[in-house]
Amino acid sequence: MRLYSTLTSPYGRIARIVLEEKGLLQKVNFIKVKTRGENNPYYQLNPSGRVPALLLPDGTLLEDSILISWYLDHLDGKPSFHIYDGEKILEIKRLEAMARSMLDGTSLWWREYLYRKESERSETLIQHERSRALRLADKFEDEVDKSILSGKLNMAQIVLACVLHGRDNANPKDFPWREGRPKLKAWVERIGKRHSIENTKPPD
Ligand SMILES: N[C@@H](CCC(=O)N[C@@H](CS)C(=O)NCC(=O)O)C(=O)O
Repeated sequence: MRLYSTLTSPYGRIARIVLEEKGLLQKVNFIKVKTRGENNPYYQLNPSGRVPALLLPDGTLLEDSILISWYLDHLDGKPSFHIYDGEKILEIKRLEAMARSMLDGTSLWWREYLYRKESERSETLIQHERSRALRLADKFEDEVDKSILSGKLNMAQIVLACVLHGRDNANPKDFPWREGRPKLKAWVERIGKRHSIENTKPPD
């Protein structure tokens, strides 16, 4: 099997964390690709051009970090991060959705800086996503103590880590998510000590 991603994609990082946590690093080859651009050879494999993508031995290509994480977690028949335990499942999915909402927003915001000239940047979009991200950071400050975020690793924790851990150089400018949020700051520092999180930190 092959996992395609960049080293900077937070979505790719979600899949890479699951890969390591499930002990699959020897079974799945990580292929670093370049995204975007005209005539990019990656489009022949994945017409959407997005990462992550997982190529299965029978040639099936899976796109999207939700699907890939689900697949990798279920390969051994013993899912660790997708818990099917009554009330917990809704809580994990609720918090994962909230973290994904923050990830989607900060990614849009970040791309304004990465791919647009200053004159092309939308101040409206930047301010909208900045406010959303800070509101969600407040909400997570209230929630990080709860068992789903402080207990055994799950998809909600993995996605939240990919929004906030090790992205200071990559994160949009003027995103002071640590300020006034000591519990969230401590949570990110704590989860950052896991090998899979530290090991997948985006390069500077
Ligand atoms: N919903 C997708 C989002 C993936 C995504 O947006 N990936 C970005 C990199 S962070 C990408 O591939 N961008 C390349 C492009 O837009 O062509 C997921 O969860 O995997």
